[in-house]
Amino acid sequence: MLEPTINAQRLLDDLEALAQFTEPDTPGWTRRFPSDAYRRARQWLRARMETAGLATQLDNAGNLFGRRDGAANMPPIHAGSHTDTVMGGGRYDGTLGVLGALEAARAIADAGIRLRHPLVVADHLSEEATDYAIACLGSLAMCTGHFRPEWLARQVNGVTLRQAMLDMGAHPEELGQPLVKPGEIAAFLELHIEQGPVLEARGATLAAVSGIVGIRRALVELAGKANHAGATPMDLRHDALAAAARIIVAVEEIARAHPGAVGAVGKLDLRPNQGNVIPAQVTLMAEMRSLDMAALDAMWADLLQLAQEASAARGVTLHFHNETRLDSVTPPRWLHELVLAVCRRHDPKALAIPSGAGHDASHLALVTPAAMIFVPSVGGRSHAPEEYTDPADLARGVHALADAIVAIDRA
Ligand code: HGY
Ligand code: MN
Ligand code: MN
Repeated sequence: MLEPTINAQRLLDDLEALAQFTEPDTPGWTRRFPSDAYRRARQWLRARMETAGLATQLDNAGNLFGRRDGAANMPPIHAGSHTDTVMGGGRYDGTLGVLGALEAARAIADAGIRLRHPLVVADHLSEEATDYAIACLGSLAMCTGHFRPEWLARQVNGVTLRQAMLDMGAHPEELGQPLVKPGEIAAFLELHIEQGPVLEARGATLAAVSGIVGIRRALVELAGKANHAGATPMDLRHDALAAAARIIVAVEEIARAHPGAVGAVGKLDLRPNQGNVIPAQVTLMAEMRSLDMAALDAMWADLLQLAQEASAARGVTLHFHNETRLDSVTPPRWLHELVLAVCRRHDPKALAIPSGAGHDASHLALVTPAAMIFVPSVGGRSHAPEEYTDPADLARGVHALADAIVAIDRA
């Protein structure tokens, strides 16, 4: 039976070429939605897809697809991830899933394998939690009815989300209802770096992901009153940062109290940010994650209550903006077992482990059977310039992805 053979050098050259698109004067590899570097990277990617013989298109959410038709009139198999990064990120988070899917598509064709299903390589728009606070924006608008038109007015650096999406080729005014219905995609696969230490610690080079955490996230705005930090008695202050500090500590305390859960405040803006002025305005982004959605909802409710108490006690107003709730997902049993069997053919020590990171697969899982394959992260590092995966592990992951696509096509 014909088998795809990965061209590892072609994959590595693509990863290196995409890594050249990074925002100037930023650490590591930075390609944030809606930067010019991100826009140019996607133009490069679209040309690479077309060079590989794929027909490309953007959907109304700005997701980029490259399609090869199949031998039969069947729903397509999708494989992909994202090409945006965090500030000061690495070269493999997301990009391995998109360029790995492109390499898998080329390798399948090079081997003379004619899939029954069409094959679609997907680059989902703005997967990272940007300052607009909406993570997995493209796959959220594609697969759910959770897109809120009121998000479009939110500005970051003077650019509304509406304009940012228009600049990336999306049609935001058309969004609200899912762009894809259950049954319209046969299956979705996402190859991704683990972004954690488990594979390396266990000496494994592949994992079939057994589940993806749920995430609750919001932009929290606290408004107090600027005043003289020396002349204002403590009981007459409205200190927004003191209230925010209670929220930040509470996120950590609540997460620590729930085994398996995590929580963090990774973004904090403070105005006027002057040593002898009582802080007037704080914007922070809070998130909590768990595989157990009942526990996560209870944690989030506790946080909301504590935030309200901390604000009221200081005469500070509190608003939660762009609140999102991403459900935890597990792959259907048949698909998980298919992917695990493929992984174990490439590495008998392949694992089945959950993902503490969020992924577009969480949204695709709402409309189609979705599964993920992990490759190791050296030192467990990610979302940092130190993010690294051994080239042989990258190629093995893409080979497993290609074999899983063929196996699904033949299932
Ligand atoms: O935040 C995450 O889990 C992913 O990196 N977007
Ligand atoms: Mn990612
Ligand atoms: Mn990421």
